[in-house]
Amino acid sequence: MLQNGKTFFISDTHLDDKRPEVTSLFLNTLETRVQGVLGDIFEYWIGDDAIGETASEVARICTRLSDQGMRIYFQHGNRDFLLGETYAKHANWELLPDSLEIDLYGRQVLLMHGDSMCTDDIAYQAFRSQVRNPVWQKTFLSHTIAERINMAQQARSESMQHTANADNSIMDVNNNAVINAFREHQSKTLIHGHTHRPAVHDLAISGKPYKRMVLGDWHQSGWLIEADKNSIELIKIS
Ligand SMILES: [Mn+2]
Repeated sequence: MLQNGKTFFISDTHLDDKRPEVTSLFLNTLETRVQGVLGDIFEYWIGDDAIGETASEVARICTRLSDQGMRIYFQHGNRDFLLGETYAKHANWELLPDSLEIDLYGRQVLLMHGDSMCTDDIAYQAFRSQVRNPVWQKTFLSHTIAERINMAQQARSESMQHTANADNSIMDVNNNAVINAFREHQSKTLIHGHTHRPAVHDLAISGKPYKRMVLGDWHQSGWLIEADKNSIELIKIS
């Protein structure tokens, strides 16, 4: 993906017109760093034809950064999975597939949002298969913006209820799902977000060392992963 300098990854900023301070921190971070943005950058997304002030401002600034030579790569999260080519073009973002292996300064690294590995949350996985279906998406997007806002609000309140009632442990990634992700790819390092449990986990699979690096969600402070040819590190910023 990138040969020179440094590469930074973030996720779970949950940008929303209601949290301008997080938008400022996000935009200040973009100004100074190259980014791979790994999902849930926006709190919700109901279609590229229905973007709010925050998403417009992000597109405006990303276009300027892109004119200055910065590349921004976006992977979908479980909140902004409907972000499409139209907005990506508008913001000069390159859309990435759900799982992607990249060459990061000579190391192979797997990038994922992380929600697909939360397989203990069966209700969420059922919801995920439904909303990731192109037919479902086409039907959803054919509704008026007002109808989509209502549907998204209803889904949001159901999701909050589910999260409040669910056992905390099912909201984390499942160990076997992590092992499978490594088995299906060549990478020995995985970077993901989603769980809001920032940490670096060293693990052994069949006696070989692997690393799972988890980005955190953004409030007054944010999290990023900084990589260069010498190291990959998880960093808290504010
Ligand atoms: Mn997420």
